[in-house]
Formats: sequence, C-alpha cells, structure tokens
Amino acid sequence: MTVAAEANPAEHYAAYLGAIRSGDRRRAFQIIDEARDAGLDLAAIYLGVFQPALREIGSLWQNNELTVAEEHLATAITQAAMARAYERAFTWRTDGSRKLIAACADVERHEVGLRMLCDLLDLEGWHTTYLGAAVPIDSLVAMVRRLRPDVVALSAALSPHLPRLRAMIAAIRDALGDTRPLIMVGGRPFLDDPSLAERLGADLTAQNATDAVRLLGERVSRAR
Ligand code: B12
Repeated sequence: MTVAAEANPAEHYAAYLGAIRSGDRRRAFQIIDEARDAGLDLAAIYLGVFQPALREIGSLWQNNELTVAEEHLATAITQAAMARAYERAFTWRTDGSRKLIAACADVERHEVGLRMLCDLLDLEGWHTTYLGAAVPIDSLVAMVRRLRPDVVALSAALSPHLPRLRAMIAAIRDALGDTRPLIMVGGRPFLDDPSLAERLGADLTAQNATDAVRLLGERVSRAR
C-alpha cells in the first residue's frame, strides 16, 4: 500500500466531493480514474478521498445543506466508484490461508467503512467474506461455525447499536469458544474511545481500514 511520491489524495478530494455533492456520477468516476492514473493506490483513494468526502456529506446533511435524497445519491455514487477503483486494483493473487468474515451489527446500516477493510485485505491476499449491513446474529454465528475464519470483523457506526455488537460477540464466543476466531470491532464509537472494544468483549480494534490491515497482518500469520 504505497503511494507514489507525487500523488496527493487531497488534490482529488475536493474535486470528488464537488462531483458527489452535485450528483454527477460520470464526473466522480473520471476523478477517480485520474487519481489512479496519478499513482494513488486503492488505500489512498479509499482513505484520502472517499472517507473524508462521505464524512463531509454527513456534515452537510446535518446542517441541512443537503437533503436525504442528495446524501443517498452521494453514497450510492461512492459505492459504485469504490467498485470501479477496486476492479482496477484487483489481482487474482491470494494466499487463501487467512480468512475473515465481516458483518455490521444487526441494526446497523452504515456498511461502507467495513467494505473498505475487506477490499484492502483482499488485495493483501486474504480471503474475505463481506456480509454488509444489518446481519442477523443467528445467521452470522451459523456462518462463522461453517467457515471457521481466523477473524470476525464487526462494525457499528452509532452508539445505540453497541449493545447489539456486544450480543454478537457473546454469541460467537458461546458457539466457538474464547480463543478463536479473533474478534475485531470498529466504527465511529471506537474512534473516540478505543478501550470500548475490550469492554464489549472484542480482541482488538483499529481507527481505520489501513491500520486494521496492518494490525491483522501482524496478528494473523499465513499458513505455510
Ligand atoms: C452514508 C451515511 C448513511 C447511509 C449509510 C448507507 C450505507 N450503505 O452505508 C444511511 C442513509 C443508511 C444512513 C442512515 C443513518 N444515519 Co448516517 N451517515 C452516513 C455518512 C454520511 C457516511 C458514512 C460513511 O460511509 N462514512 C465513511 C466511512 C469510510 O467511514 P467510517 O464509517 O467511519 O469507517 C471507517 C472507520 O470507522 C473504520 N471502521 C468502520 N467499521 C469498522 C470495522 C472494523 C472491524 C474496523 C477495524 C474498523 C472499522 O474504518 C473505516 C474505514 O477507514 C455518515 C457521516 C460520517 N461522518 O461518516 C452519516 C452518519 C454516521 N449518520 C448519522 C445518522 C444520525 C444516521 C441515522 C440515525 C439518520 C436517521 N435519522 O435515520 C440513520 C441510522 C441508520 C442505521 N440504523 O444504521 C450520523 C451519526 C451521528 C452520531 N451522533 O452518531 C452521521 C455521523 C451523520 C452526521 N454528521 O450527523 N447514514
């Protein structure tokens, strides 16, 4: 995950924000294509362009400068732009040995951050199973039992959803025991208070997708 010396996400961020704010999908795609051509890798585009742009969209919505429809459009364009950027970065290379299942709390609809984590881990050779928003606890546990991942990554963006995350963690531990899988949590509530992860019964957390990729690389080794 290196960024070419001359490539600077900030130069592309303002243009991208303008494009999604005005709902211009083609322009958004063009800016991301240009960012790739300028040497930005996927991590730099995700964390240096998409993440701050979506956060700014949230502030604009909160200040009544954008309607809910306009926010939905900006998010939908970003999900499409992520798929496009990911496609360009994709390689078939995989070690196939490190497995992760990712799910949002069962009432949680914010899924973009967790998807970023999965996309970046895929590029590092992990086998990821991304389930997205609002995953029912019982069906998650059944899948974890079946696939036996090294890591389960859980996401919550809103504090009122934390009790559901705690219930998910407890259900996985009950079904599989204390030692495996490693349970990693993240999302907005953990940005202010990383110690929250341990209090909920998780093993680890990270502030963003690239920190999470690095931490998991250190904690989970490839099978030989
Ligand atoms: C898009 C969006 C939505 C979309 C989500 C669509 C989708 N498919 O994901 C929709 C319209 C559904 C939505 C709904 C709501 N939203 Co909203 N939403 C946003 C917005 C604008 C962007 C979210 C986003 O994608 N951010 C970009 C990602 C990349 O950042 P991230 O989520 O923080 O993820 C990074 C890290 O947190 C971390 N991370 C995340 N998950 C994980 C997991 C692990 C394991 C690890 C290690 C790390 C990790 O890594 C990620 C990548 O680096 C935010 C604004 C914001 N500041 O984020 C508001 C925001 C989160 N929403 C907000 C609110 C209030 C709501 C609603 C309650 C609104 C309502 N009244 O209905 C509902 C709640 C719905 C629900 N039940 O979940 C508020 C929350 C305020 C608060 N005090 O908590 C925000 C902050 C907007 C605001 N400024 O007021 N929302």
